[in-house]
Amino acid sequence: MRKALLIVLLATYMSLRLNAEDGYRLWLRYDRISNPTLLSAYRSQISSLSIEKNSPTLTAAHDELLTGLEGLLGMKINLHTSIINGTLLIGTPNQSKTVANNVSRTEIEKAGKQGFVIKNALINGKKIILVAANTDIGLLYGSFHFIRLLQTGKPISNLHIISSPLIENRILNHWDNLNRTVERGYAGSSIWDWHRLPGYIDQRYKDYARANASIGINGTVLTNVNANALVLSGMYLEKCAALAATFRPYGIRVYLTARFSAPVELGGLKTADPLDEKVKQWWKDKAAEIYRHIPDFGGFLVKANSEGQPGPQNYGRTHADGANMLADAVAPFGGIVMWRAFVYSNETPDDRFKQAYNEFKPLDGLFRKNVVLQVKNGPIDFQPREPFHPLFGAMKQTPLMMEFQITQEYLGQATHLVFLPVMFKEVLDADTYINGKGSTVAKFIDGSSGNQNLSAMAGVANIGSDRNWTGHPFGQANWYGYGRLAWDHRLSSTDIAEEWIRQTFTNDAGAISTIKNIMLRSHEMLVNYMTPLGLNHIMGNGHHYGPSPWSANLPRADWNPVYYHRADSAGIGFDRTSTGSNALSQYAQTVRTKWENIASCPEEYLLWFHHVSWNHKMKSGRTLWEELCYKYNEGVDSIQSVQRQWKQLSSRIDKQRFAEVAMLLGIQVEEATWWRDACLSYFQTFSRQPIPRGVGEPRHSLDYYKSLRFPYAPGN
Ligand code: GCW
Repeated sequence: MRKALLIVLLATYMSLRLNAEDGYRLWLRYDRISNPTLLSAYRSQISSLSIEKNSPTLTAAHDELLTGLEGLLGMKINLHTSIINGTLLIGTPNQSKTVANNVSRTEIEKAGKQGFVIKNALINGKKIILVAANTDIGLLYGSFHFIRLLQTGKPISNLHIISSPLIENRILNHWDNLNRTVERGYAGSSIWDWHRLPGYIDQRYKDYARANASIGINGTVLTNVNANALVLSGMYLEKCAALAATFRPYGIRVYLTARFSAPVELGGLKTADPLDEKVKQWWKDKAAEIYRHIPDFGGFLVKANSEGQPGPQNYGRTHADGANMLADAVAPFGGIVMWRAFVYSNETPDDRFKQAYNEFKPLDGLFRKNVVLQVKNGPIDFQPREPFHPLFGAMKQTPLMMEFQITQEYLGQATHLVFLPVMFKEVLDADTYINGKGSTVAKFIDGSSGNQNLSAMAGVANIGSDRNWTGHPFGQANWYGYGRLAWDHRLSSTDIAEEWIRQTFTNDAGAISTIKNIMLRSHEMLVNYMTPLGLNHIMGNGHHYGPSPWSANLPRADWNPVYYHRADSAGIGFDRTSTGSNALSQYAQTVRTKWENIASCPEEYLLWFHHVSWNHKMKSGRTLWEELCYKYNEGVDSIQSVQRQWKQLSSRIDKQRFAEVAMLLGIQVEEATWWRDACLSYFQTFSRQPIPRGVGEPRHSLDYYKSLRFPYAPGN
């Protein structure tokens, strides 16, 4: 009897253990490879590891390789310095003669400062694999890449990989506050436990660093751009230093947001005027103090004169004056200033779309060498789909960096499955035509179009204290995909999705194809049920949750949805042609001509640039009103089909994450329907036309949708 009970308990425990996959390990799961053929092939090719642990970074590589290989291969890995069959040798040409003799000069040069070479070699009849680089961090990146090859089931007998990042600074921006709330965060609270720092180093910090290093992220801005000066005080700098020390072996530099009024708030000065000598000195001293705590401090990220933040304009100075003052303070230590271009003012009687360009274009050439302008992907604000920002390509003498939002403020927060690399690629690959055909946005940020001494990309993090880090299990794919694209924006979203699925869920071919199909379609689906045909900024006020196209009561015109869609009895959309705000004049002629003409304007951008009659004939032959209805409906239908696809995966992935995603898809279907019904009911009051047959009828009255309130929606 007792024995039977024990067996039952044991069986239950085993099955719980097998099914308990809470997502904490992200894509760094090193469970034994389940395909026996692959496993034995790998086992015959890898038997020992040769790496010198003479730096913290190499120790990190050693530890990761050992855990990774022993986990994936399910066998003991020997540590040898001598070469035997199956040695995995990690080293720079300086550290290892074998590397020096077997990796050519051209190969190692191509790897650059941060990249790596992975190749097979035959040494005295012994087959080995080399991971080579010029630097320790290159070796760490190469080690992670090698582990990824095994996790994704790639052959390793004929390797010849040379990889180096196209963008030098690959950064996460945390909008984390010192009280541990996260602005636009949907995955719990901030992972920075300020209260217990610097004494207590949470294991999460190290796992965060590992995850980032595995995809090549090499910088982190710890604090919110809506900044608190306190983080620059001595007490907090000690805490930041402890984080920096934890991240350092993984090649991750710490940056901080600088509140422009800090000299007044912290320093007791009467002004924060960037041309005031005392203010300049205060920042110089502050920079020196920061570098005493954090010798490899990356620099400052600044949101100034935007949405109520203080800035140089409070003193009649320009953005260049402000940025340069901070740049001078960090320059002696090699720091940079990332100055955000996200500025717009209610007082300016011009289309918000145009304001960043109007503000910064005249300042081209006036910034210090260590300043980079951080520009959001689109001109408004991280909407589900935006045309590329007109500043890309427009600044000839100022480096520009890309700011993407990984956290899904406007894209379903943490309840919607949407794979953002598809959208990131859409922007990176967009052609600005500034220097003729092929002048893609990516070329202006990776430096390949010239005039760029500094290259960087930022992603607003979706990371929080939730056990699975990102709230939605698929949010992890956006963190992962952002990092991979920051490293190499030429990677396809298909390849990134597949890599991620294999590492995160399974190597089962059928499951991969289902999950990949869902991921690759997900962005278009979301655009359809939220903001089709170029609609934008029609979400709930403040918290930005759910639809609210009717909102018109916020104090600033440019915060209200009605400002953006401009629906009336004649039609809908924002006229940004020369008969309207003429925002299109900020683009190169080719782009402008194409988008200005309603016949050639891509329909996905239509309402961004045109006020279109409800009866306008669309490419499908339907009227605009009908098309809008169809698009919304298509969005809902497609997410319902995803729900069905997901169900097929029940036996192919672990129970826990399967169930979590299934529940979230339920919410997503509900919310997609809510978006469709609320938006169509509202826009119908202008079109005064029936909802076409085949399109779902709204389930509630417009008044009902208008009455909904969400005072405790997260992230606000
Ligand atoms: O998207 C908006 C957000 C704000 C954010 C701002 C910005 C940090 O709603 O929460 O503030 O953009 O990017 O500065």
